[in-house]
Formats: sequence, structure tokens, C-alpha cells
Amino acid sequence: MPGMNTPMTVLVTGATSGFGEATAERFARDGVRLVIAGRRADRLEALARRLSTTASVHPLPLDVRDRAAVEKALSTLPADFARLDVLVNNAGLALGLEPAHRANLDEWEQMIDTNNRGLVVVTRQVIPGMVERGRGHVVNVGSVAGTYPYPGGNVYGATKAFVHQFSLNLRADLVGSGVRVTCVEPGMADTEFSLVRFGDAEKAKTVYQGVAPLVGADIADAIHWVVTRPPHVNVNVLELMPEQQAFAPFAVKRR
Ligand code: NDP
Ligand code: 8X3
Repeated sequence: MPGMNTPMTVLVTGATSGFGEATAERFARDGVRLVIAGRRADRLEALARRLSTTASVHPLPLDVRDRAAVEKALSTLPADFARLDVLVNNAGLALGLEPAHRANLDEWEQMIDTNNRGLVVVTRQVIPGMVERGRGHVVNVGSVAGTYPYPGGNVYGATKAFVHQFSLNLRADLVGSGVRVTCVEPGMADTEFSLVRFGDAEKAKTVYQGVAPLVGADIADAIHWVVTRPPHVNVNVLELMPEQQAFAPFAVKRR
């Protein structure tokens, strides 16, 4: 990473809540330069003000689904923030939990556009500079849903399987370049995730009842840990779950 006295520059997408906000908070404690991105500009401004006591922060209102906007925003970053050392591709969402034959196709498209298209557009814009400088780290936020299927996980889980495989394929391309790639794959975590998924605060609350779920700070710690390993160490994949969560048994429907 940068020289002894140069702080790292870290871009976090989806920094307006949950994992992204916690990750920005974690890196801010190290006094890095932070670019925080998300659609809700008011939240970005508030977070930037809050973190500015320890870090230099550049709020970047951005919808990752808008390729032209992403390309423009990332190619015109202020000079102090333009040389990115770490990209945390965290922006993403799940919508709905209906079985595939009843699911809403617009919601499927929005998940693909955000979790996959958005992620690859941001990545493609950022990695040439990292390769040129011979250093960098791309941390993609996948999910246990990309490995273990569950009813209603249909397209959401598939988008996260894409994130997992894209991360490994990035590794294959970037090996030896000084640019590291990690896929961090959390299980159930209490953020705004379920509120977004169901659009219903009461229903969202029930998801975490009786469970000590992961929280944003747990994932922020994991992301911070993979990034702060010595440069010769690449954590390929890091999967985390709450102690109270595990895998489903095979479903057998008997007639
Ligand atoms: P939150 O809903 O709290 O945060 C999601 C973030 O993504 C928000 O900051 C939101 O910002 C941003 N985002 C969503 N759509 C867009 C978009 N089109 N453009 C830019 N930013 C966008 O949920 P989490 O923190 O839980 O989710 C973060 C990531 O972690 C997601 O990729 C999610 O799939 C993944 N994940 C979550 C788990 C969980 O149980 N919570 C477990 C495993 C993975 P804004 O709305 O302001 O644009
Ligand atoms: C979020 C975890 O299990 O709700 O990616 O799909 S889960």
C-alpha cells in the first residue's frame, strides 16, 4: 500500500447505511482518504461531516446502475482522491422473497443491474489505475446466498454467485500485478437490508428476532482485516455467519 506517510485512499460504494457506512467508519479511524458513494446525498454529506475529524472525505452521490455517471464521476475525482488504493464494492440489495414463478421481474432486473452490472462498471473504471501503480485491493461484498440456495433467494443468490466467481476471475487476471482481490461473504446481518427487501419495517424486524445477527461493524472489521494483511497475502474469500445461522438441509417433498 502507499508509502509510510501517505494515507490510503479508499472508495466505498453503498456507504449511506449498513456495511458500507460501518466500513467507512472503520477506515476513517486510520485517517485514510475516503470516497463515499451512494444515491442518498444527504446521508453522504452527514457521514462526511461526522468522519471529517479523523479522515479526508469526499462524498460522491452516485447510482452504480448509471454507467455514464459512474465513468464520469470516477474519472473526475479530485486529485487528492483520484489514486484509489482500495475499492470496496458493497452497494447492493435484495428485493422480495417470492418463489421464482411469482417474483417481480422489475425487481430481478434491479438486483442484476445493481449487484452485478454496477459492480463490474465500477471495477472496470478503477482497476486500470491500480494495475498501473502496481498496487491496490478490490473487496467485493458477496453473500452466503451466493453459495447456499434458499427458497426465494432465486436471483439475489445468483447475483452473489456472480460476485464470487467474478472475484476469483479478477484474481486470475490480476495475479502478480500487486492488485489484490477478496470476496467477503456475510450471512444474516442487521442493516437496512431487510427493510429494503420487504419495504416493511415490522416484517424486517422479524428477520432478526431471537437471533444475534452480524452487524455492520463485524463486516467492516473483516474488510479492514483483509485489506491490512501484508501485501504478499491475498485473502481470496472470507465467509462469515452469525453463530446462530447455518445451512439448510436438502428439501425433500414427499407425495
Ligand atoms: P443496506 O441496505 O443497509 O445498504 C445497502 C447500500 O447499498 C446502501 O448504502 C445503498 O445506498 C446502496 N445502494 C443500493 N442500491 C444502490 C445503487 N443503485 N447505487 C448506489 N448505491 C446503492 O444493506 P447492507 O449493508 O446489508 O448491504 C450491503 C451489501 O451487503 C449488499 O451488497 C448486500 O447484498 C450485501 N449483504 C448483506 C447481508 C445482510 O444480511 N445484511 C448479508 C450478505 C451480503 P443508497 O440507497 O443511498 O443508494
Ligand atoms: C444476505 C444474506 O441470507 O439474507 O445476503 O440472503 S441472506
